[in-house]
Amino acid sequence: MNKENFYFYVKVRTALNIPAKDIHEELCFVCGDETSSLKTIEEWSKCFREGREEAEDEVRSDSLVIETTSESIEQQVKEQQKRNEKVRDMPQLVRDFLDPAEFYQQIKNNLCHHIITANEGSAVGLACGSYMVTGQPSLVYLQNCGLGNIVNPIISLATSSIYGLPMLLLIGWRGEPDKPDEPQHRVQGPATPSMLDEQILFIKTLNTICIFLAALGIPFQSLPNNHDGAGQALETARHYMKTTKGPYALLVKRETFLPYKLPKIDVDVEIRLPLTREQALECVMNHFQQQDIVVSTTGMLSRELFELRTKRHDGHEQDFLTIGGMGHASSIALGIAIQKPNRTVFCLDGDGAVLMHMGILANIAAATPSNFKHIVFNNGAHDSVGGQPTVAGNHEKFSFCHIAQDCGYKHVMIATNQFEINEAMEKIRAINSDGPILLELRIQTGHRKNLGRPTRSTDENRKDFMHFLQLN
Ligand SMILES: Cc1ncc(C[n+]2csc(CCOP(=O)(O)OP(=O)(O)O)c2C)c(N)n1
Ligand SMILES: [Mg+2]
Repeated sequence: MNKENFYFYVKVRTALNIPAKDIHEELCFVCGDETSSLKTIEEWSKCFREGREEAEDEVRSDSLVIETTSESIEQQVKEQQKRNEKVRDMPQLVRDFLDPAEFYQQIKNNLCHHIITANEGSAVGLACGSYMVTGQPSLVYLQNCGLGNIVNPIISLATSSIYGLPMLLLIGWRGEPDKPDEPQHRVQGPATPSMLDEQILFIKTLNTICIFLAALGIPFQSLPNNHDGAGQALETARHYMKTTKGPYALLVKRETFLPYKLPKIDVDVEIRLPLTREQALECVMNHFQQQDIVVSTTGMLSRELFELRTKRHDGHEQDFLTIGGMGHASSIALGIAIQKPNRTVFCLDGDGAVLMHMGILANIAAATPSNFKHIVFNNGAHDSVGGQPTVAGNHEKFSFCHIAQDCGYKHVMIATNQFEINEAMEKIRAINSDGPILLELRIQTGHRKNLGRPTRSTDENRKDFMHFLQLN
């Protein structure tokens, strides 16, 4: 957190009547050495309590920046484990990692059901329902980009001042202060008190997670990376949930857990579904024309699109990369398709993203944009963030085509290999004036290890894209 964030955090917590000492402790848990001294926080807190808007503060020393990339984490863990072996008799030099299986044992109870919901808000709803039957809080886990989706059910329903339905939020913390990350996870500017005063949803950035939780009145701490510490944190959470009946959050920093690989359940998937997302994307791109408008979904698909454009020496102006706002690529594409009826608009979507805000399919169909081509890359997983399965992987029971058709899409198709994709894309071109159309691509999970990130800024992407939209 930068200074403004600290300052604002103290202001919000003070407004909630939290003593300065507790605020300091919370900040130390999350920000460690970066935190201002207790004395400073006491002074700030006193000023805010007295109704003053400004407070004097001390100058903090610059914090240490440790660079990590997700690709290198496994390597770092291995190296650290080697170092740990060497310095076993000097415990202060040993770096711990929490074992996911052990942590699971610590949180699990007899009634454990595990459901991966279509969006984070639904998980909160599930937890509410389950609590009312069992009296046991559920664990709702999410990445911090899902906070937006949980705001409504938390603040208007579960919070202790309304129904008082406790749950434990386990939040993967991307974009921690001073850790390099993608633009959607980075601080883009301090959250200012005036924005909150105006009741504007101020979480412009995901780095403001602490302020955000504080503003929601949700107490939190970061999850320690060792068994005992994690046990204590869970105890604190349990006690809080029991006494106040409100949600409690644990923040999970990078490298808290040992790396974990999901077991491969479907062994012959590569035979049934020969293409990866990137291969399928390349086939689709072979059919793009110069004037086509492309809106791509959140996650690796946008990164692959960017790299393939570079490889083919295309420009990037045709593509809008929906790097945040998961599930909204199709509504962005619809907005464009309605305004630009003479241009073909492709929405390159993911199964997880479509499921997250599936109601938009009904709007797309009802708007009857003949130029709207919806291509869903269905790998049955949230491949970009670890491969957690989605319900769309069960092709016998679940069909995007049936859903889209019943919503009113004019044409729906499925393709699983190169030949079928070529055939479907040619058909899509042939029936250009009768849409919307949905093409479901059934593909396998997985991505290149050396996949890069877009090198053009979001600002450049938007400017070039807006210019491209003005063409006829
Ligand atoms: C609201 C929200 N929740 C979670 C995320 C984290 N996230 C980024 S990409 C992704 C997976 C998307 O799955 P899918 O659409 O199936 O695409 P795939 O990665 O499988 O290609 C998730 C969960 C996010 N960006 N926003
Ligand atoms: Mg997917």
